[in-house]
This record gives sequence, C-alpha cells and structure tokens, in this order.
Amino acid sequence: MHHTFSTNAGARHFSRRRYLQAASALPIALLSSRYLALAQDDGVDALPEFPIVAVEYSFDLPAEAPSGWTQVTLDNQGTMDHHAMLLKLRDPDTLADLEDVLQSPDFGAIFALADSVGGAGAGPGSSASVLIDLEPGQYMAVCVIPDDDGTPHYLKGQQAPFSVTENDATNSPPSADLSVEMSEMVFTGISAELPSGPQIWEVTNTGEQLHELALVRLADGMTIDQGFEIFGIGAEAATPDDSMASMEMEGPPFTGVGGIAPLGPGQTNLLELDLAPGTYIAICFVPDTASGAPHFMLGMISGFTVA
Ligand SMILES: [Cu+2]
Repeated sequence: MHHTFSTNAGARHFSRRRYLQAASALPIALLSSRYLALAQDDGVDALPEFPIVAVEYSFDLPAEAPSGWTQVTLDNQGTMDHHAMLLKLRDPDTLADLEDVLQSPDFGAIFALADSVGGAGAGPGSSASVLIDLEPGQYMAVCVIPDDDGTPHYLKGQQAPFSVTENDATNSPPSADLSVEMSEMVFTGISAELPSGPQIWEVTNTGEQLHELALVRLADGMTIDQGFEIFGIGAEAATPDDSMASMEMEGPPFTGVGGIAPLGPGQTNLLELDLAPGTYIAICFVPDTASGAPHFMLGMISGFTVA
C-alpha cells in the first residue's frame, strides 16, 4: 500500500531506512557516528506497519492486520487535525450495532460497546506513529475531533472498520525512553527538560476516564506560560487573540507534532517522537464525564522544554 510520510516520527522512520540503504553503498569511513548509531536497530523497524491515511472526512486503511506489536501510522493528508482512535469491540459480532451508534454524537453509546486501545494523531500535512500491542478482534477507527461547528469528524464519515487476526509470531516493542501516566486530571512523568531527537514514550492510562496526549510545539521564543495562556490557563484576561497580538507573531503560535488518540483505562501506547529543540505543551482535550469540561481546563496540561 502506498502512502507518503512527511514529517515527525514517520519521516524519522523513512529516513533511517534510507540511511541504511545508503550505508551499504558507502565506504565505512564516510559514515558519521550518528549514522552508525542509527544502524543499531531499536526495534521499531522490525514491527509490522498498519498505515492509516486521513483526509476530510475519511480513512484509508488495510482491512486486516495480524495481532501483536504494530507500528500504527497516521498520515494526515488533510487540512485539519485528525486522529485515528482505534475502538475494539467487546463482542466482535456487534459491528453493526457500533455502526448504528456511530451515526449519533452519543459517546456513551459508543463506549458501551467498545474500548479505545489508542491510536495516533497528526496535524495537517504531517504523519505520526504509535506502537500498539493489537489483540485479535473487530475494530473501528474513528476521529472524534470536532469541527468548527462541534460535529465530531466520525459523524461526517471519518470511520472505518478493520479486523485483527490471530498471529503466532511474537514481536516485542523497543524499550521506552520515558514513562508517562495519564489519570484524572494530570500527566505524570513528563520531565521538565528532555533531550532532542528520536525517542519513545510509554504512555499508560492509569485513570478511569479516557485520556489523550496531544503534543504541540510552541512558536520559537514562546514560554510555557504563554503557551498555557493560549489555552486560557493561568492568565485571567488572556485570550488567544491577545496572546498572539502581544507577541506580534505571524501565523499560528504552535504546531501539532502528533500524539496519542483518546486511550481507554488500563491501556498503553508507545509514542514515537523526534523532538526538535523548543518549548512544548502536552494537552488532553477529552471532555470530563461529570462536568463536560475538557480535561486541560481541569489541569491536564503540561509544559516542557527540549534542548
Ligand atoms: Cu484526559
């Protein structure tokens, strides 16, 4: 299946493969230590891929995948943010029922039938990957990100079923560089300062509600506090317009660098990142089951710097 990687983790994956191909044609003395380090496979390249292409408002994905650790890539070829949240049916024979409830904006009805095992999110024109230990069963990929009018994308057609088949081969995931827990209403384990470059975060939902980890890189020169203000956190009078005007910036004040789609309690995804130096914010937009307020308004937002 053809798909195009453009940025972020996907590009890292692709370019590493190119380095390895190039390496076989070059004298060893020409290779920098960086290339040699890349040639020591950390395990990601060994995992089977499950490529998902997103546009407004649909997914293109394989009908089947073998079970086990899998690199799930979301290649966002659209003009808006999208994620592919992978819903696993508790009873594989209820796909028609799930398709029925996916005709309404009733999240409760969806999660009465299925659990989210996570998935990748990516900004427009970019690609991002997560590693998931897929169990056999019937799945549905959906995008629950709302439009400007509040309609979740899946109601406009962005949903696609697939099945995971029993696979005897065992594959193991690469070791993680950082362990992050998501619970009500906090990210735990994201260091205040992190190194740049390729890295893998093991992200587990240890809470009772769905949680997601959307990662944005702030425009150069912005502080974490200014980033929080954009989301209405911290400064009483700040609005997104005020914050941007006061800094006399052109263009959006941040760019999405991928993340993990809303993930069910007890589930783990490994997030593949290739972080450039800068200031970042991790944020959860999932609505609280009690108040309806997005989790970040209740504290589920964290800033960090990458040097
Ligand atoms: Cu959350």
